[in-house]
Amino acid sequence: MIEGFSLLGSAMPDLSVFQYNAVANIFSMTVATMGAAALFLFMSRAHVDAEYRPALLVSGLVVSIACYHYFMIRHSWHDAYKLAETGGGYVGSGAAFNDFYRYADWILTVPLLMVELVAVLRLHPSKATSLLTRLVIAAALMIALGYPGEVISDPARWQERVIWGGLSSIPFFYILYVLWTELTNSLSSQPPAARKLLEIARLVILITWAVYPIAYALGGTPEALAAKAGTANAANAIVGATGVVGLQIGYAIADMTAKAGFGVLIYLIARAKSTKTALGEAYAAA
Ligand SMILES: *C/C=C(C)/C=C/C=C(C)/C=C/C1=C(C)CCCC1(C)C
Repeated sequence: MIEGFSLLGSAMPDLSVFQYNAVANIFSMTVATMGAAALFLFMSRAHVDAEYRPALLVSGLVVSIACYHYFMIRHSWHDAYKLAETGGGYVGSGAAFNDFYRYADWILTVPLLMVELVAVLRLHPSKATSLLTRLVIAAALMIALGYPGEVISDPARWQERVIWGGLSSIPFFYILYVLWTELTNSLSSQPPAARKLLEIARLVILITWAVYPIAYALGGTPEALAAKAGTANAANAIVGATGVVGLQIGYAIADMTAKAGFGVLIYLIARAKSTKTALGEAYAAA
């Protein structure tokens, strides 16, 4: 199991100019989105009541952490490729693409996403503590169990990747179940203006989180792994490169929605629940 287990990523498949740029551009866009969301969330704290400011602070931290990591991922992608001398595509430079940044990001940000959500719900303290403990532990387990599978690049070991993905899916479904039932239960105790937004937040989590295991599966087919390891034949390499590109783009879009988009929703919920600030009064009266 240890063999081929690398903290520094692995060899990269040959890419067309379009494929290389698609990934580079989406990474760059993700840095901008996360950075702008961080500014917005930090500066919007003044527009909500004091008890909702911690939720916005944590939301701002989540996108700040992601902004930094995507900046590093963007650099690592740049370093991992060079223009091919012939054929007009990109080939691996020999430097490893660092997959670890993303998992380092998730292990910090996914538990914090749970914190921002529970903070904005403002449940009874004992209830909030129990809910948060369960969600944070499950989130950390989900990411920790996915990582050993993510770094497998030997096509002969694709079954192992499926097993780690399956193990990681246990806490994944547990979180979705707990969130869905708890959010549904809390709806009746929330002000009407916040209810609709919480229903949207519930859907956003369900849909964006589902993208991650799908992207993981795309990048883990035997073809994708063979292309990563540089052992694929020409036809399979094309399928494999598509899988690797699909995985990177899928994760980046899901991260923007699940962090920046979700952060804006948390802000809207906080504002809808605020009664003391001027904006809150206007909102509550509407
Ligand atoms: C901001 C980052 C977020 C919301 C990351 C969420 C990540 C997941 C829901 C990952 C789930 C995975 C599985 C359910 C199985 C395969 C391995 C993972 C880690 C990709």
